[in-house]
Amino acid sequence: MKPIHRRDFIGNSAMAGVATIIGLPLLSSFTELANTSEPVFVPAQLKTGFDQLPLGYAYTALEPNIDAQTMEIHYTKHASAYSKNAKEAAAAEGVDVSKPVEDVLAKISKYTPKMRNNAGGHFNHELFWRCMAPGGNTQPTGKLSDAINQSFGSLDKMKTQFSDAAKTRFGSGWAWLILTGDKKLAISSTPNQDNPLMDIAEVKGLPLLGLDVWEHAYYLKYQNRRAEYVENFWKVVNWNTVAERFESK
Ligand code: MN3
Repeated sequence: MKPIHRRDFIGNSAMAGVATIIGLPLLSSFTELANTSEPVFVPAQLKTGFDQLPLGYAYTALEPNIDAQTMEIHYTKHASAYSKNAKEAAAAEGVDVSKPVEDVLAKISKYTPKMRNNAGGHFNHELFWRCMAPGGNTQPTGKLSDAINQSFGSLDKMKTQFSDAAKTRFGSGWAWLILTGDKKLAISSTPNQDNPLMDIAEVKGLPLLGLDVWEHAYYLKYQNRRAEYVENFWKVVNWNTVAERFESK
């Protein structure tokens, strides 16, 4: 199967209306690429640039669940370095940085480890910042809520599965709620700065919610208590971001 480009998707988009397993018109092209070595299709409006975007809230905004010092170091040092190094790798490897980083992630096996670590790290953090909001925002609603109930039985069961993935990821990595190619929600986790958009990912899909479980994300406040960090993450989840990504097409 050849990689699907945007114009192919437009041509196929009429088919998307028949894909209603979870009650939504979903992405037939994306679906067809499930669990293959082919790139995972990402809707156009979800594309991520190579530059770091503004955080969108103050470093103090997620206190007390995520402390200001951690937020500042995480955003200005760690995440900023992934963006800078991804752009360096792009220059060295002939990648056009005016194109989305998702294009590179989908074919990451063709690039260097520097690109894998930094383009992955950049994408992961850009999503992570937008997965959180001051005070969180309530609960998933509407179609997202229906899909969570359908896929996991309940929101609590989804949270438990996600939290377990985050707590048991050995060493550094991420936990994910993803939309898989078979139009279902699923939980996965990846090591290092890998993510489910990568052609090398064990479980592929569109990341809807991501949690950074590198020690740099929690050590100043929580030290070795990753489980407590994971539990408190739920208090700041921005369900609007999750819903927006879920409902995009
Ligand atoms: Mn991080």
